[in-house]
Amino acid sequence: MSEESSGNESLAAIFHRIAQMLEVTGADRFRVIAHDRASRLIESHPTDLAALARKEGKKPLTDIDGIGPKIADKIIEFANTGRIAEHDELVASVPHTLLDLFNVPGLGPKTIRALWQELNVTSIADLKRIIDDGSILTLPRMGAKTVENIKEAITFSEQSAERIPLGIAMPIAEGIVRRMSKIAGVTRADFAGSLRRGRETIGDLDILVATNNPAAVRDAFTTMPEVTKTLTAGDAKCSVRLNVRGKIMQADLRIVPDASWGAALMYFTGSKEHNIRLRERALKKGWTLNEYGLYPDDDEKTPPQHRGVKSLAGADEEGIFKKLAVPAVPAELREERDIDEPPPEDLLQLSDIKAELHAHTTASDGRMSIEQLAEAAKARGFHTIAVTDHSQSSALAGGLKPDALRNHIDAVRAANERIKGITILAGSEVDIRADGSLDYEDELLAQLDIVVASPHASLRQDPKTATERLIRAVNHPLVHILGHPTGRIVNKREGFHPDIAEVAAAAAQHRTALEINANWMRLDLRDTHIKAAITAGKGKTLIAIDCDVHHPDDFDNLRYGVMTARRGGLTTGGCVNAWQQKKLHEWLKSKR
Ligand code: DGT
Ligand code: CA
Ligand code: CA
Ligand code: ZN
Repeated sequence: MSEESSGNESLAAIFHRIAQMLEVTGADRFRVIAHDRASRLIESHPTDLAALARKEGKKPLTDIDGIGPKIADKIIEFANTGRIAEHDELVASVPHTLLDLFNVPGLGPKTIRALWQELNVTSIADLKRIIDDGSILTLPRMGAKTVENIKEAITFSEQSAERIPLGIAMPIAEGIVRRMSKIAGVTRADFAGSLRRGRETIGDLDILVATNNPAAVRDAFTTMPEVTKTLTAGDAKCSVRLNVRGKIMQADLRIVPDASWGAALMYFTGSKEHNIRLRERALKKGWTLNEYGLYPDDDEKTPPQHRGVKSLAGADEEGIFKKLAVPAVPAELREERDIDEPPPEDLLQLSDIKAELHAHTTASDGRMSIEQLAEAAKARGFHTIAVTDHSQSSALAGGLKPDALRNHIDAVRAANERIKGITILAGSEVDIRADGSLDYEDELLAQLDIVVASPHASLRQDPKTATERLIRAVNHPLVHILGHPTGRIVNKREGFHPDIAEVAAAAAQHRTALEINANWMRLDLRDTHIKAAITAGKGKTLIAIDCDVHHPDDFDNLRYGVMTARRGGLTTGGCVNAWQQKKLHEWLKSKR
């Protein structure tokens, strides 16, 4: 997220709130959708739209696919006045704490509206109160089971509220790093902590800067526009609280001399457990390791870096690993793990990925045509793109009835003839029904080049039922990939807890791949599951990493999937998206 787009962020946030407020006031569905779509478009737009509107007026705005004249007028209004009157009017009529209810998983706008209108609920606190006194049950269609679910959802969202999803934290951290890099005297800047290790959620951001001018870095960091509070402001260490589009988070900054870069990066990358093991190793060798370097241990009270002691290593991480005689571990594997265990030599890398096998077009709920999708995949250097629109049961996501799918297959085949330089596969993301059966007849599935089978409903099944359901799907001879196997949404929906080892063993036996859905809201399978799946498959586990593309930008989520895969120890050979075209297509055909 660059500084240039910060205008877009506030504008996007305003449209998002307008959409939510329209929804709870019971406004026309299409108005809600238009504002919501505008919000997403603006947020992901590379140039500052308010600035563009000021310079060139309405035309370039309405030229953007998805922005109509009414929305464009509001952007112009914002560009000229910094406000949108409609937003201000809505704010005056909708209590702002009411919008917090949107963060409770499973609470839809209709229910929120009913809670507000019928029972005067305007906050989470109110909602808890009417659950406790039972008056929530007076709402139409509100039974004990639903109330129980809402209660659970409130607790879950409260507990997980503090940790920030990887995909939100990453662009924010990168924006800060970019700004720090530009300051005079700065030789290096990067992010560290759990973010560099690729954890699915981040407690706080850790930023590291090497410079000979700490004061300039300190001042720049503590005066960034998103800083709402400075907690510490020293020459070696600063801490601030940020508000980025309503997300509150802490960011820690460490400032070190260039010669300590590697030691500091290692220290602040962690994990704590990994650091402790390295420090113990240093002590065993008669050395001491801290964030400034590796030094001889001379039992002096004053730390070595303050006494001009020459370090044994410290400028880069490799040098420290080497001196300690432990294998250099990629950041993603620096968790509870034996430091003497060498990391896999062919640990998967982002550049290994050559295919996207789970993507949606305008035929269901995607934003791109088949052609646009194919061109976008080609631009990423992929040899294969699979068109996998939703199946009939996913009605809300525009799932295709059998006849529509037949036509779609023809359209994909025709596009594949027309477009050179990439293979376009005709596929489907087929719902796995609650009993593990699939949402199309086998006769139709057999006509597809690729089948991704995913659970979308009944995600509260108990572990045993869920395991049986998934195993039935991976055993199906026409299925290639099990999509987002647990259905969880980070911080929002728990999904179910199948026995991953059992599912993975069955999948390996049938040469069915398990998906790592790279969307940072899903990351499903998660890191621990991947590790378990690789172990259970005894060398035969196949993993697919896919972006579940709906929008061109979704391809950018790939790195989160790859980081998660690396945390699980996935190698290039075990990832079907990293295979050469021939090998991939042979595997797909082997199930036809
Ligand atoms: P988070 O922020 O909760 O997602 O997790 P981390 O790993 O980013 O933890 P954080 O921000 O508290 O600290 C960043 C790194 O700094 C951590 O991974 C290791 C290092 N560190 C922090 N506190 C300690 C400590 O008390 N001992 C050692 N050895 N390392 C520490
Ligand atoms: Ca952290
Ligand atoms: Ca920290
Ligand atoms: Zn899906």
